[in-house]
Amino acid sequence: TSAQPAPTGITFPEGFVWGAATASYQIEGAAREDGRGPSIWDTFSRTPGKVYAGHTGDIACDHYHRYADDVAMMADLGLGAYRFSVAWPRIQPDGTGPVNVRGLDFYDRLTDELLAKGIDPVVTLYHWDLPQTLEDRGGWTARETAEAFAEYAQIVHRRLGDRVATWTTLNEPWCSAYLGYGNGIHAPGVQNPAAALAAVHHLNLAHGLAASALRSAGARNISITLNPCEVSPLDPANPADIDAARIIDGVANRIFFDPLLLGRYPADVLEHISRITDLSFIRDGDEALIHQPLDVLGINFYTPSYVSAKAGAPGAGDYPGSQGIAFRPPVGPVTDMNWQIEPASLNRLLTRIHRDYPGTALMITENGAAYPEVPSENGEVQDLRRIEYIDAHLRACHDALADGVDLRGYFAWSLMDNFEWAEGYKKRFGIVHVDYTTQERVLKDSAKWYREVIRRNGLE
Ligand code: GBH
Repeated sequence: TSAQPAPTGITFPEGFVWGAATASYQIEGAAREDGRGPSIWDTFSRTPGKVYAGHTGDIACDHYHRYADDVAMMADLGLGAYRFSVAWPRIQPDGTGPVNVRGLDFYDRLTDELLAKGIDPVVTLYHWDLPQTLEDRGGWTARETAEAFAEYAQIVHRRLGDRVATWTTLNEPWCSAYLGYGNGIHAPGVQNPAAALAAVHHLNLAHGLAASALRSAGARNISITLNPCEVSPLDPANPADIDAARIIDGVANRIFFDPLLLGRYPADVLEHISRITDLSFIRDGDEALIHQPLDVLGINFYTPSYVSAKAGAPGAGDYPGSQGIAFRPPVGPVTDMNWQIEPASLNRLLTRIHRDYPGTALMITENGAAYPEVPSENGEVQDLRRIEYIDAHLRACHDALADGVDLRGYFAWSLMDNFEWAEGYKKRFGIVHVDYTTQERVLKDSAKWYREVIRRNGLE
């Protein structure tokens, strides 16, 4: 048996941002407090059968009340930045109209607490908790939602813009569109491929309108976070598999990247989706509105995909028009989400974005792994597999830097265990363990390890 060579130490560039991420509905709780309106996730999670074991975000990690302790914990970890999202229904309970000042007050307190501890606040304006009133008027299938979003973005910026530098418009519009309106496994639970494609366009437009308004208002660092599908043909020598990969890359990736970064939808994607929808939701001038200068592009990454052409394959419900395409089940080690672990896939993704969209600064805004709860022994939560996952993906990031990718930072998903959407509290992504009975937080071994990574600016 041959011994594995020990991985060598690596150092990241000076100024590399080390952070952790969360999202409002996943951690805040306080769902009915201080004037917050209902969101589509309140409605969805309270509908029997939609979320594992009927879990809701009503209490979640109670972060709304414990934010000061949570920020102290972030400081203890040495985080340079904290990525959180603002709950739109706390700011405008009906999505448009009157502003709820108590909602703004919360994010104001949180921002000040972070700054007092030397942690850079990185704001995401939309991480899926759409005000229910807007959904009742069509949600992301309606153009008006994009316009409402731009107004909401300005309201938040007016209050926090003097202290927050980085403004991310949307988190993963792919999920909002395809999981929300395509296969319905996320709120609002609609199953309609044509609606999902209209949602894609209105989310792109929402980004463009908000980015433009934020820029005019003086925002310095404007961003959006995407979750690209790192897709490869199962047989790279088979033209039909290569074509299947192109189709998935089109509806999953280029339908977002191209209008955002190049100012136009790809012709092959428009051609492909015109079999599902008449595209009448795209108006003259929209692509120019979407194409706003981006200061940094956020990338969330977890797992690769492999596809092949297969007659009669139903496709994947979350990829409109993917009939006749088979997704290979995971091979080799997987996380508790059954997501294949393949760190080299992250390097492939980053170098591809660098090649196809040159000049784009990138930030890993989420990466991490779910693993089942490990019993805590004398106060320790041993999660070696999570350490190995993050370590290997950080090495892939470092490889991408060596390949010339302009990668500015890394945010672990997630700071703490939280409401994992349709999976409820069953799946634990945190580097900090949360006891949902006592709300006690315990640093897992991965959190202690990450603290050392940050301190060293690299890996041993
Ligand atoms: C992110 O979504 C979210 O931003 C975050 O809120 C969430 O908690 C976190 O990830 C963990 O889920 O089904 O095998 O084809 C990530 C959503 C994950 C959706 C990977 C597509 C494809 C894997 N994406 N998934 S598979």
